[in-house]
Amino acid sequence: PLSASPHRGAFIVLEGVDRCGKTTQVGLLLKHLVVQLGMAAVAMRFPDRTTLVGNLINQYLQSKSELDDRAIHLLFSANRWEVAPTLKSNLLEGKQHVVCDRYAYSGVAFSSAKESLQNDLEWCKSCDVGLPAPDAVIFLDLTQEQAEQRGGYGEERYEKKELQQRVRERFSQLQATDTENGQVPWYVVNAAQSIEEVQQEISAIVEQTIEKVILEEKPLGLLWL
Ligand code: Z5A
Repeated sequence: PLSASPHRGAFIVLEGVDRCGKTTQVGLLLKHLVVQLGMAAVAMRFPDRTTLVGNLINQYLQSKSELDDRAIHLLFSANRWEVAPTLKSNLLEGKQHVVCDRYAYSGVAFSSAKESLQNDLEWCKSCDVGLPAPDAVIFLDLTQEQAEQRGGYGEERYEKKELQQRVRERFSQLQATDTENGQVPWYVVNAAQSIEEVQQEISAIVEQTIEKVILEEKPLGLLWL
């Protein structure tokens, strides 16, 4: 089945708190799919700082600009909508698997962790409703203490202990509702293991997901619809 020609690519999202190793694992996974398995696959990431909107987000994250909490939330969402045609075209026309570093789950988890938006989880989600839905969300789980052991937080705006703790709780909430709705499967991987162990777990999940997409000719879903 893995060698069968796919009708579309599988959409895999890696999520997690700061320092959990997403970027490291996206690189390794891409190499595994392309080099070892000979598949067509590409990596994408959000925020995509290379676009017009991404540039505004970058300035905000580096504290070079100030924005209302709702305004920056809308920009993160707009960043996904502006890249969505490329994402869809990679999956549908290119038949390439897409491995994505952060997605709408980060959007909701980070914004709704802020005091001003803590009671507005549904509003936060509403901006991303209808985007392409992932075939799997792989959550790299790392406790606050383990994350701190990977070196102090950096200079960017959200790299603060209290916020990161609330973000972690929000991710759990999002996992619970997705699981309840049965739309997008979540897989929690212990990110405190060695890089190789984490990679092996992720590869197994991804290969199983790709097989399902191919065998069931699963159509691409719409997020939170
Ligand atoms: N944000 C938002 O608010 N709204 C949105 O809609 C979106 C994002 C999409 C920037 O994101 C910020 O934007 C982010 C969320 C918010 N704020 N925070 N925090 P970003 O993705 O551009 O940047 P980032 O989250 O800070 O990602 P990162 O720095 O790339 O971290 P990472 O990908 O999780 O980790 P890493 O770079 O792969 O690894 C971190 C270190 O740990 C590194 O030294 C590795 O060598 C080491 N590492 C990795 N794996 C291991 C293992 N297994 N053991 C030991 N050490 C390891």
